[in-house]
Amino acid sequence: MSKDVVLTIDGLVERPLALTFDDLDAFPESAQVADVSQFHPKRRGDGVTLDAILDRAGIQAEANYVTLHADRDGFHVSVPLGPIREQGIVVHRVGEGRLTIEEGGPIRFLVRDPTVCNTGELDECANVKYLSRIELTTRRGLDTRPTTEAEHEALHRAQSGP
Ligand SMILES: Nc1nc2c(c(=O)[nH]1)N[C@H]1C(S)=C(S)[C@@H](COP(=O)(O)O)O[C@H]1N2
Ligand SMILES: [Mo]
Repeated sequence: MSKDVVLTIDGLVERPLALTFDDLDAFPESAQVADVSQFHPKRRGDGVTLDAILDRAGIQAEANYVTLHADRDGFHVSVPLGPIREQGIVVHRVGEGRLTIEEGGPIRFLVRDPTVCNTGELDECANVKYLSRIELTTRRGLDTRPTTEAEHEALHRAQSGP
């Protein structure tokens, strides 16, 4: 179980990573973010900063965009590297356990201080659930965030169940 790869980092990096939960748990204290409820009161769990993960992978000079992939439901978000690097957190545990699927687990991406839904690059919609892959590219990659109010409403309804 602990040898299962749960998150891959690839694209324009020096060292593509295939991380297990053990790898994420083992990031140094300086890379860990304890208790995300301190900035998202309704969310829980501990994370590793995106910055620390990207440092380990080594960012190539031509990389400008980060694409967050959720293979589980085919949801993707692509955002400029600079801002997301400072704000991104990969939530990978809750105490000794993991986030539930309902919470977007087992691994969920969180933007530290997102704008409200549908209002920019680093909005709440970029809080990607079921995160499975982080890809670095020169140009903007796949982004399936809804663009209209109607599409948005529909996605939120589908996400919160019947
Ligand atoms: N994998 C995945 N992540 C996703 C979505 C989705 O449909 N699939 N919806 C996004 C949108 S549009 C929003 S606003 C937030 C909502 O997060 P919440 O349900 O925890 O409030 O999750 C984002 N992350
Ligand atoms: Mo959203």
